[in-house]
Amino acid sequence: TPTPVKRALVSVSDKTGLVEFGRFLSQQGVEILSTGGSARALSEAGIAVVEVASHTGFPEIMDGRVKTLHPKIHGGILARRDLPEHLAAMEEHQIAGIDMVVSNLYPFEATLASNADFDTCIENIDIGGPAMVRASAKNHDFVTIVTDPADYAAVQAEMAAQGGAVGAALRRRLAMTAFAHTAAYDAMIARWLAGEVGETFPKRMTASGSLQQTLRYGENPHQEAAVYLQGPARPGVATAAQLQGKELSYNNLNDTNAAFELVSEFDAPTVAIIKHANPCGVASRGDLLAAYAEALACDPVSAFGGIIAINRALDAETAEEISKLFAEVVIAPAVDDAARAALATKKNLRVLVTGAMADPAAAGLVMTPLAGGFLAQSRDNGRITREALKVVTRRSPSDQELDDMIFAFRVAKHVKSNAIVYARDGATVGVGAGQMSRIDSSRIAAWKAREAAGEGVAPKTEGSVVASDAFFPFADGLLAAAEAGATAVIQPGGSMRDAEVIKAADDAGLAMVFTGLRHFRH
Ligand code: 93A
Repeated sequence: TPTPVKRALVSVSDKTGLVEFGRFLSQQGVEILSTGGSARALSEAGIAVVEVASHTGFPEIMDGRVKTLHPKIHGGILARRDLPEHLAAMEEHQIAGIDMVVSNLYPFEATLASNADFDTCIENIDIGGPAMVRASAKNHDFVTIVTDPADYAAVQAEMAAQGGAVGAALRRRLAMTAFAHTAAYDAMIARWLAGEVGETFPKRMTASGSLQQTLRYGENPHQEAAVYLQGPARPGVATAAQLQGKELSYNNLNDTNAAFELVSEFDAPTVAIIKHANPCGVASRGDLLAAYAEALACDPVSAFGGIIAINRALDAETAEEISKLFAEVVIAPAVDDAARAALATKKNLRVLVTGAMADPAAAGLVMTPLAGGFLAQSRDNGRITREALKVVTRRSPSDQELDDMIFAFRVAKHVKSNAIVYARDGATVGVGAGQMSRIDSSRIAAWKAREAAGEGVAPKTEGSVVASDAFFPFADGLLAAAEAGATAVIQPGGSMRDAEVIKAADDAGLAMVFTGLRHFRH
């Protein structure tokens, strides 16, 4: 049977639940050692504490940089209670055993988030805290380490049920939480310093996140999955609030992320409908209702069971229209009350609110697994502008063609390669995604547009523009687009056969621009 906790050291920056937990310990007859601010909070609540400084006989020095870093503290934590030599050392040096440490660290992440200067960030690197946390976690055979106020209740319940003792299983679990806490803490410091010294790819990649929720399963039912948050918080799927609907699945989250990042590219009211992380319709219009109608018209068959992202507060009229389609998820920066009411009838539909749009220009790292490692690259935050486009054909594009080309190319950035996107009047009219050959993507996009138009009706690719995420290696893909009725082409350029492709465009009377920027997405 585990021994009751006799002495606890309490030193916390996050003082959530501190007084209640301290009072409980005190009532259990536990002697509480504590540092400056924590000691003050406890004694103000009428809880008896012993200052660490009076326990060690050594004052807090150097503005608190050295307060718990003392052999009486670390000896009291690290001593093995089952080794005569350790017990003898305690005796000889008058070290009292510390059976529990309650500690969480200086708020380094919050300091970063407050845009503090370098020196303030440095001062908020906790040294004594992690030392105690790690020492206690190492010696969890004898010591209970509590780093998360969310764990106070479990510890309290066990102590109450076991005569003031904490069982071995909980002690080990808490030790795991403690090492995760200090590891994430140091990872955050390393990531910050990497940024300070301008190092994108440091010797060790120190990504870490905190568990937000476990999911029912992963991409397939036999896979496990979870969502992690990685600070500092940004608007997006990970931090969105769910207003209604069934639990989100792994695929929902993955697809919704693709949808939200896509609509974040556009300033005008824009709607994207996504299936399997690829758009089956995107449109920008003067208002959301019109944008939704055009996005849906691109490929209404695929839109069934899709994910709808919107870059404006969702209004009732648009919500009304959306509720007629079977969709898995709707995500928007805001949803007004009338729109909420309109969607409420669709019990299963998941509705997510992000508060703001994502920043397409934001920096960040993207990781892809490799067997035995991972690939890391900076986020594709490249964006074309009208000024950067280079006209390479005899004919220059019209203003309308230029607008549509920029729209189509920005959509193509969010389509799996090889990506071909036909667009007209600010709406996609055909999307070819994820094919191994560019000509196939070109043909599929045109064929889908014909299907959507229906028999005997001119497909919307008539008079459209076409965007390609990477250069056309041969003229054939471009000729397929001309055949489908496209009048203008936007592509990165840079093929060995650019001259041949430009000549084919000129012969077909097409206008073509090079972006000099590629948007592969695999
Ligand atoms: O400045 S420290 O790195 N040096 C220490 O010796 C030390 N001991 C505890 N920071 C130290 N702490 C940290 O102080 C704890 O981890 C905790 O976050 C904080 C609690 O301080 P207070 O009780 O004065 O609010």
